[in-house]
Amino acid sequence: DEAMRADRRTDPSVRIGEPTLTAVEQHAAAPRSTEAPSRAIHDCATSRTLPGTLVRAEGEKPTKDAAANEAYDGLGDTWTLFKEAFDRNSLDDRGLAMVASVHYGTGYDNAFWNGSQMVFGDGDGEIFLGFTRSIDVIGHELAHGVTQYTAGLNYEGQSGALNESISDVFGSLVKQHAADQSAAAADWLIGADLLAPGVKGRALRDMHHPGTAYDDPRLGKDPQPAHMDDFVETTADNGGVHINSGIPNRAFVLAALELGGNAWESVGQVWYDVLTGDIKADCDFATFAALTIAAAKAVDAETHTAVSNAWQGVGVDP
Ligand code: ASN
Ligand code: ZN
Repeated sequence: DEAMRADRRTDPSVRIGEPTLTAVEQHAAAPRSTEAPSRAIHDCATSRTLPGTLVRAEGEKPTKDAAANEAYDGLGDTWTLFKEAFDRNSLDDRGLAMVASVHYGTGYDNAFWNGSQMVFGDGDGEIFLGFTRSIDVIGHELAHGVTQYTAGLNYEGQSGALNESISDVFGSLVKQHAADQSAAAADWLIGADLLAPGVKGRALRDMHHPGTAYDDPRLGKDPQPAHMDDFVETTADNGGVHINSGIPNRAFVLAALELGGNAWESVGQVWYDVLTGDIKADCDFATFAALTIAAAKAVDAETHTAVSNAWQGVGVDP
């Protein structure tokens, strides 16, 4: 309108002809805090156009929409885990704004990180409920952003399964940290709250007992292996990235349970140091095992033994 144009002409920081920023760009360009997250939740209202309408910006009160509030809280809990446990300021460690869209598509049975924001479907209501219901799923999607800004693990084969496993690990740690839960008290389930009533299963994945999360005629049986002997060779799912992630998932849990206490303080710190350290994008299971064992050795003998035993327990030879 006329007032806006006048403002742009008189504001010396705005050059004539420069395009106005979109809501997401304005948000990303906003001052970056080191003390608090910067969240923006959008509503796609069942469209597949991103990001949709901004419904809750940082510091604003809850809306009437449970999905928007779950996303806002889950993004906050994820930011808090990375800040408090690992002194990391958001996904890029530079206070990157955390952007999410809810109600993506109609009956959309998934959630994903698209390279710059989180996207959550409502589920079809028959098999899956809304994907914001599980805090570990929110943490999982955001952890894809952390991996993107750090190790950059290629999303195929073993490096892809490590990428997926790291998202499950930090997703579960978000839940444990928010609940102040020890490794022994944790359920190590991913997506326990989003299976619809009547589905024969407990969750999308079980990190402690991969392959046992569900067995339902509509979903089939959980395909995750728990040991290298059962590693799945497939071209589907980028070489089974959501399947073979069961193996490193179980290694993490075994080490966390052997060490006891809060997993984010023990083996979580080891995994974080490896993720943000000298790791290559094509890292395979054996190399990742060797890196975590070396990082564990630098902590103390007990951690070293626990991490070594854990990889042995899933049949990965460093
Ligand atoms: N929910 C899945 C994930 O984050 C979506 C995907 O396959 N990219 O791994
Ligand atoms: Zn994932």
